[in-house]
Parts: sequence; structure tokens; C-alpha cells
Amino acid sequence: MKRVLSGIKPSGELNIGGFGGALHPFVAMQEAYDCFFFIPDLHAVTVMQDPKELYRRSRDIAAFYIAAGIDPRRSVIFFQSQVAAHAELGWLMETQAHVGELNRMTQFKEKSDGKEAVSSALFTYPALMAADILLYQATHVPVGDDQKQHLELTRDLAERFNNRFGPTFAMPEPIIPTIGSRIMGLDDPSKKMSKSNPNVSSYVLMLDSPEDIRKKFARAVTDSEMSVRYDWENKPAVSNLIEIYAVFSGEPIEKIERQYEGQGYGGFKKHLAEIVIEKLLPIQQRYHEIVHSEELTRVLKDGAARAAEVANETLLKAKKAMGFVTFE
Ligand code: AQP
Repeated sequence: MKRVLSGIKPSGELNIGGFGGALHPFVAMQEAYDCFFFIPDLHAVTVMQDPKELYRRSRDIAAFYIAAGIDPRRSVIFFQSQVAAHAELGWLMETQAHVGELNRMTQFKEKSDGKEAVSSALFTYPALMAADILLYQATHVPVGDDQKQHLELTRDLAERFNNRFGPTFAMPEPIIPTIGSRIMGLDDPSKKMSKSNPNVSSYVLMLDSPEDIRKKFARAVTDSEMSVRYDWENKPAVSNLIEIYAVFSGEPIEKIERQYEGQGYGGFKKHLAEIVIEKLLPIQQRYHEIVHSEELTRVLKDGAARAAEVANETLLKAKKAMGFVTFE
């Protein structure tokens, strides 16, 4: 059985980067995999979160999962903090991870750079991420480009654990979407489009209005060549826009290049905005219908119970393998 586990942190407002690299591929994956999609709220608190905002954003992400097309009858949707096995196996995985390995994680370096007080949880985050994945015996993990290093560490920890204590965890493989795995900021194509970027023009939010989406694409940086050509090395800003176009239209890159050949950026950017608006409108509508609903609460309660059943079984296996006294 092929099984997927992945999630989107409720650490900010969801933008089209998270849609391209995560949500959009999640929906398609339901066809081929047994899927567990969680809201990694324990990961969100590795940096300071306002409690009210965390609460709102956590439900938001869950509502976006469903609004975008994740079907709760087929896939398990749940909050990480509601399945205690995550924190428990996270601790056990910390005992397997080396400080040197965690020190090499580029995301930690980026997120801690220049900060005075950095939580120890931000440093040990990859051990908890390993636990998230290994608890479900996930065979595949869809990740954006920036999460590849963390998944490599998960594989190393799984292998180390299995060698020390006997076969316990499945070895997860990454699935990196060919298109949309690295959507960059609209203001600066050298930086990932990120929830925590303070510059509002750097991203398009899933809930942005059509006017804001049009404005943001109109202002997006390009270059002076005036040709719609996909070439990340020499034309990163335009390549990023083409990539967003491809994710939202489902059209191949070459077709997009041909369609806009010999035309400047004006028309291309206008069409891009309309394509994004067209895709987002029904998702926004469904999101508003369910975000405060009892239906969403029911889905999440049911999801937590289904997830806990699988997770607790693996946790028990891991604890027994390590020599803990258990009475089951
Ligand atoms: N810009 C992006 N392009 C492609 N994929 C992306 N992902 C995030 N941003 C982009 C992918 O979405 C999955 C969930 O990411 P996450 O929200 O859990 O964490 P993140 O990567 O740390 O996202 P942000 O937006 O940068 O949040 P902050 O700023 O709070 O850390 C992952 O697979 C990610 O690769």
C-alpha cells in the first residue's frame, strides 16, 4: 500500500506558494495513495504565534484542504496537536538525531539568522517532522524543494532506528512536484514566496480579492528583455510567473511560451491574474461556507481519531523495540 503524509503549517496566511507546492498536488494524490493530511500546529509554535491567530489559522488551513478538493471520506485530515503520539515519538526521534545533523539544516540557519532568542524546538523541529512521517509508515511524502533536506534526515533517522532496534519504520520517498515546487516571491525571485514575509506584495494570498490579485501581478518584478521565456538562470522573475501560470492553468510551459511569443509582459501578466482568480474563486467560496461550520469540526474530530489509531500502533511498536515497559 502506498501511503502519503504531508501538511501545511498554520504559521501565516496561506498563499499560492503553498498551493502550488502542497495543496494542489495533495488533491491529485488522493487518486493514487492512501492519504493523511495534517495541520502541523506543533511545528507552527517553534516560532512565536499569537494564540488567537494560531487558532484561526489552524482552522483556516483545514478549511482550505477541503475547499481545494481533499475529500475527508477518502483522506484523513487532522491537527497534529490532537494526536499525542506525535509529541511522544518526536522525543524518541530526538534521542536518535545528532546535534551535528540538526546544525546542518539550512532552514534552521535561515530562520534563526539574526534572531536573539531562538526556541530549542526550532532546532529540533526535524526530529518531530521525522516522527510525523514515520508514525503513519508513510511511503511517500510530497514536499516543496525546501523540505528535501528534512526528508533526507527523516530517512537517516528511520534507518538508524531500524538498524539499532529492528525493523520498525517504513522508508519514505520524497515526491517533488515537477511544477510548482518552488514558487518565488513576486518582489524578489531569489526568495521563496513565504507566509512569514512581511512584504504583502511578495505573495498572493488564497483569500486575496480579484482587485488585489490583479494589482499584485501587475506590480510583480520582471526583467528588461520583454520576452515570455522560461529560463530560471537568466530570467528568474519571468520563469516564476510562467510557473505560476502553469500550476493554475494546467498548461505545459512550452505552450505558454508559444502563446505569448513576441508579446511583452503586459498581456501575459493580465491573463495570469485572471487565471489565478478563476481558480481561486470557487475555493474561496467553499472555504467561506465551511470554515466556521460544525461539518469542519466533525471532519477534524473524526480525522484525529482515525489518525491516532494508526499512530498509536506505530508508537507502541517503537517503544517496545527500544525496551520501554508497556502493558499491551
Ligand atoms: N513558495 C513555495 N513554493 C512551493 N512550495 C512551497 N511550500 C511552501 N511555500 C512554497 C511547500 O508547502 C509545504 C507546506 O509548507 P509549510 O507551510 O508547512 O512550511 P514552509 O515551507 O516553511 O512555508 P512558509 O510559507 O515559508 O512558512 P513560514 O514562513 O511560516 O516558514 C511544504 O512542502 C513547502 O515546501
